Amino acid sequence: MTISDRLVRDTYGLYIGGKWMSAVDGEHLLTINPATEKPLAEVAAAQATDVDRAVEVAREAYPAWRDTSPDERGRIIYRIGQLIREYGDELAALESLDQGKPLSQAESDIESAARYFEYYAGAADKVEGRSIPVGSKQVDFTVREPYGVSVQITPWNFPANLFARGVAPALVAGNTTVIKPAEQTPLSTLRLAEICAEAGIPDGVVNVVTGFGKPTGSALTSHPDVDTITFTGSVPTGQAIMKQAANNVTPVTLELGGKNPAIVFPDADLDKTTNWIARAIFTNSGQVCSAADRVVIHEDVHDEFVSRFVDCAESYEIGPGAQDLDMGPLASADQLEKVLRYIEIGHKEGATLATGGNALDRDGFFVEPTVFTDVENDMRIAQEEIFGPVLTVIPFTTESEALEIANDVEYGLVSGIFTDDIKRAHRFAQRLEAGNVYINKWFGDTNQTPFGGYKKSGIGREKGLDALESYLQTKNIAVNIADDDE
Ligand code: TXE
Repeated sequence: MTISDRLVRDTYGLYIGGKWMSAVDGEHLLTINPATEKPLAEVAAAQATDVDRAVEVAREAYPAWRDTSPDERGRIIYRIGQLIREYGDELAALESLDQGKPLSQAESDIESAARYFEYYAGAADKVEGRSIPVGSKQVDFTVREPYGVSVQITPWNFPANLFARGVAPALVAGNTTVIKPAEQTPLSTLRLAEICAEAGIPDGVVNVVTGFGKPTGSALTSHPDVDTITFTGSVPTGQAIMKQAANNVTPVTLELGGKNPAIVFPDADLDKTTNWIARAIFTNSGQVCSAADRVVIHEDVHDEFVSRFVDCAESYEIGPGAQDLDMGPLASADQLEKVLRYIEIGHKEGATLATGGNALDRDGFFVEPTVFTDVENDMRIAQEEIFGPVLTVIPFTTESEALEIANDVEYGLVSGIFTDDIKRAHRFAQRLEAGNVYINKWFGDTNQTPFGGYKKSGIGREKGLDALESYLQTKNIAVNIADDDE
């Protein structure tokens, strides 16, 4: 029996109210193994009527979940984390098959998914309000209350991990949820919904509607009975969701990707820097919103860095996720086409291809680790999110020039600086226009630190206690205590 026989069912329904059900009109989609281009499973494709049903069920389940004592909610949520660990091998293999990433990267995503539930479980009974002094005739205090029904629209690069990143704080705050995973990678989300039920989440508190952006996603984000929306994905879809949400004045939390600069000074340790940046651009085949897409490098170390980096890129072994090599395929045919299109644009813009640039001549959506040098910051390959294993290298001479190049982009998710000069590192940390700054490292690797974007990279923060802000609203209560009642 192969891994896929054991893990993947032939068909999956929608998961609503603790039950599996088909889409009302029987519509379905196929999820594809990106390493073989063969279908893995048939998955229900929800229409607006199915979305209505899921939101209604989440609404009905809300009062009881909201009123479950915080310590009980915390215990159930902690148990989800424990079960994710228990089923870790299965979840990682499923993710690797459906999304394409090497098994060890999927394992690390799942470990982090478990951590989200464990971390937020501890916050369940620590959601506190304030007491505000307003004089002797009134007692004034605030309480923090859930919104109600939280919608989570997730992308295809980290399906299980992003499920946990949004669902754990939403639940801990007392909201119920409807999740729409990306159409390319729905399988781990469906399995996680079952695991939530096994941990003791009541029916209707976690619901999954699978389907395409339209009609499934848009039916959710324009739904009048949805109270808050969390979305991770592209800028155009984020903008469309904001417009839909505006009709109902539904709050949105958006995480919309980046074009993240890694600034390298001559005093940085070049070996370590090369390794950090390789990890930062080639992990998950570059399909990471916080990937280091742009290396902004001092001219004195430019040639040495490029030579080392090209050697490193050429040493990468590529293959199906199950073989657990350095890099897997891209997640979909669309993404492969997009990456190859940008490589073509790089050629046309006059950048120099230092290595890579080709799809692999085999089944699956594989592309070589690719490096462009002689890149000008106003080229499209330096400004637009490619979302693949494509590094652009931009030289600089002075510190102010480096800062200008780093910030001269519409995005502002992540920036990094590699230097041994602590004063310079902090000068940059203050001036970089990004929600996250890494100094001599890359990737957050933690669940407890806030993450989110400046500029077009988004609104609000995920992770850490900051994320609870997206799932709680403040009520102020004023009590008249004057004995003369004036
Ligand atoms: O994204 P979409 P796509 C970037 C990356 C990638 C590009 C396109 O550059 O190449 O986006 O990817 C759902 N209403 N990122 O087209 O459209 C959709 O079904 C409601 C960066 O896949 O943003 C899926 O579940 N929902 C990123 C989710 O939105 C809608 C991660 C993401 O799809 C919808 C992914 C609509 N109108 C892509 N249309 C990151 N920030 O990490 C689509 N969806």
